[in-house]
Amino acid sequence: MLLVPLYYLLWIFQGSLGQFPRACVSSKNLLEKECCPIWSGDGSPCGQLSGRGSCQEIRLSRAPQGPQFPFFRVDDREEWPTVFYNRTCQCSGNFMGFNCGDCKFGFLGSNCQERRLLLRRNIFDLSTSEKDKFLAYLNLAKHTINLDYVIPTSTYAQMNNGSTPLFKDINIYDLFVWMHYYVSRDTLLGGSSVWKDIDFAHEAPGFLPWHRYFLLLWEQEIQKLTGDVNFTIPYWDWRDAEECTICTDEYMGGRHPTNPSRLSPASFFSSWKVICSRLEEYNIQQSLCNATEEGPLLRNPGNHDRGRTPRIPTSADVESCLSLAQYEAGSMDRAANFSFRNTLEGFADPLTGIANSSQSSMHNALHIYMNGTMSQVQGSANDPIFILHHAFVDRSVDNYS
Ligand code: KOJ
Ligand code: ZN
Repeated sequence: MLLVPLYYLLWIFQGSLGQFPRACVSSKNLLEKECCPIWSGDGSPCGQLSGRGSCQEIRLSRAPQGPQFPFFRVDDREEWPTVFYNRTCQCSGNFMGFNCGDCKFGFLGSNCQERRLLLRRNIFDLSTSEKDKFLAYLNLAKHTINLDYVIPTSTYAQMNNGSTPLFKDINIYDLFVWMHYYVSRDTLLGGSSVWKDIDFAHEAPGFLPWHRYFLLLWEQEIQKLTGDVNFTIPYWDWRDAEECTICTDEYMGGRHPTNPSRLSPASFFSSWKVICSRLEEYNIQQSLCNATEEGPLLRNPGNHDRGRTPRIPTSADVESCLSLAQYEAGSMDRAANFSFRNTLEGFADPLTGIANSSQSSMHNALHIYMNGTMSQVQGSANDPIFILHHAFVDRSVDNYS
């Protein structure tokens, strides 16, 4: 049962995902602050001629002010996306997307009228060919430039308020890595100052809905890339696991024979390069991650800080967490007691619901356990285990009532 006040949910969904349609990054778009691209199906902005949507002024409710962010108009993510655009496509019916060219999740067909029920499956229940197809999709996404979206390589101010656009191509997989970085990155305050105590997708009510939307968009991109309209992300059920059971060469990559924090050369993931891992560098340079390749994926499962995370969560931990009656507690941060969200995210003891800053449990435990790329919030989505892990976290929300 979702007990989060609507007010906060509205605020959360203003929180940035960070995609920029390629069709909207000219200086004309930025100076006019309009992003209403043409839908190729009828040649009109937002598919207006076909009744798919229309170009509308964005209306936001005011973000709550408070000590959690003592600034105003210093961060491009505030009142997203109005620093960049104040007119965008508003889609009607079951249409969605930057030009209303897509169907809402769960709908299909030229008029998006067909309902479609898709099921996410346990990765160990996939046949070998289904599992290999999933791995091939991941690798294809990592090696295919995204034609619809680009990333900004600097802030709006660094683009001279839109007159000098600075955007760059990115591959389909890395766009999502970049979005996860962008939503959780520090605020650049100028000089060498940053505000670190900010995150639009973690440690607050936004955590579960933000990651749910992220996974749905990820699935939609893979469906579009491959034409496989039935594609869903498999999940890794890590309950009671005594080790990383997907860290094998058949699945997400085994351990390198001589370097424990690298992946085995037998897995193609060993040649994947990460982006957005050098936060301190960006902060010193007051720059954004510009998706330059920064080195190999790092993972050293089980050799993590066992004082912080003694074990992978058990079935009892999950059961107990799901029985917490309160979805979100008043203080809405990592110190909140008896909050389902805070406990599932991993800031409270799953057996008691009491916040414990010295331990990382539940969702956080898995990030810490992987002891590498997965363990730093801003870069964690570089490791494809991120997707399988979050699909399982998302599943536990379905089991909460
Ligand atoms: C990475 C994340 C996350 C939490 C941690 C560790 O993405 O959400 O690492 O607490
Ligand atoms: Zn996250």
